[in-house]
Amino acid sequence: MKTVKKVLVSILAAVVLLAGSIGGALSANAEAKAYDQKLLIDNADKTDGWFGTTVTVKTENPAVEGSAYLQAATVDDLGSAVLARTFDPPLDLAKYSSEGYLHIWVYVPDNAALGAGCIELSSSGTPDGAYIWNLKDYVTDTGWNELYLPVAGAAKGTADFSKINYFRMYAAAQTGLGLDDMYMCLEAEPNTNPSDSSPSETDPSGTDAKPTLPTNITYGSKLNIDTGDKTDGWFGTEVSVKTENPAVKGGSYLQASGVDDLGSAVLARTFDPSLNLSKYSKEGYLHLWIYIPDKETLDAGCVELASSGTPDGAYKWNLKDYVTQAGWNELYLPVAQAIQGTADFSKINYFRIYAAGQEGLGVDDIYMCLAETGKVPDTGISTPVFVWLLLMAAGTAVVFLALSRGLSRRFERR
Ligand SMILES: [Ca+2]
Ligand SMILES: [Ca+2]
Repeated sequence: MKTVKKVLVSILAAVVLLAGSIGGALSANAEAKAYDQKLLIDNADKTDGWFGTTVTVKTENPAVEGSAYLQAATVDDLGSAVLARTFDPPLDLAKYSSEGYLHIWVYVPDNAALGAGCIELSSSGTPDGAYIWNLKDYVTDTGWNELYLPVAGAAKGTADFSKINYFRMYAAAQTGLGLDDMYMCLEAEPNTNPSDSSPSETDPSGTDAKPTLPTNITYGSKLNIDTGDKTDGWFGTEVSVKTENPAVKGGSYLQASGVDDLGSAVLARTFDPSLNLSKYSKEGYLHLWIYIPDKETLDAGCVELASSGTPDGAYKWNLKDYVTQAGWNELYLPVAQAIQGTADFSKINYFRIYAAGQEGLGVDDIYMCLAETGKVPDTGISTPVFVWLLLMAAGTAVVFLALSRGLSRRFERR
């Protein structure tokens, strides 16, 4: 009964959010939106500084800004269209680093086929440390999409917004991917007339209210990845086996006691032979225990799985979305909620966790699993995010998409 009510609430929320996004799509004129303090990044009228998969200036298909836009006319070895550029000198986007938006028009040749795809901004001259937005969370149509990507809603990297020097967009199976009119902006100040101020007080029944946790969930079909008891295959920042601080599984866990040049603790390993995780590629979860020395300073940090032997093409989960406390956190990371990379789950050979400012980062008991409902009560549920996923499973595909958007919007308001 309670579940039915939750699903109904979810569907209601979905309708509201869908209405909101349709409204957004209709008001496609950037000037009509309530954004200001623009800082132009690139008007996409020439290829200077650009590289990728056959990056071309296009004038045939009407550009949305000026006379032209940029198109990736081919795809790379992984099947992705890529539009990338560097900036020399770098751009100082510090003003936009917390409340700002990256505005961009994106031309998607086939939205139905849009799978892995991201937009990235970094200060390393490469994708390393990038802030990342998952295209699927924002693109709604085949053809032109006007996106306002909230910096607060990005998967946070270590990029320094005072010296951004790298941009990349890639998308699988999108030959002809296009972009135009890139700029940073802030949301306009609200109308200061008190008579029409919007009712912004927190509504306890609103979408910010956290759903209560169901307790009748178990997980099954486990496939062990690493018990965290020895360092074979591991590397990172001073990785060692720890037994002092009680391990969660088997008497020991792995700890990164140092940080790298970017200030991040890193625990990484490769797998040879690779792991076939195909069974978990859609409905599965990556389970792990993670030890967080200091929750307050946890900002940039991700868990990644890849098939390239490197972070390239990784599926990523933003640690901040799942970690709830200092000390040990048990995480069930839903594959469906990852920032989708190009990784092939039939041959996963790379795992990495990094977390800024977390000397003493620990990991234990890594495995894949599937959710099983209606079994013996089990309280091993770690985050409210997981509950959203359960609601999605109970609802329709529309609810699924709309709730994803709902989460993005919650991040926007931070
Ligand atoms: Ca243009
Ligand atoms: Ca262990």
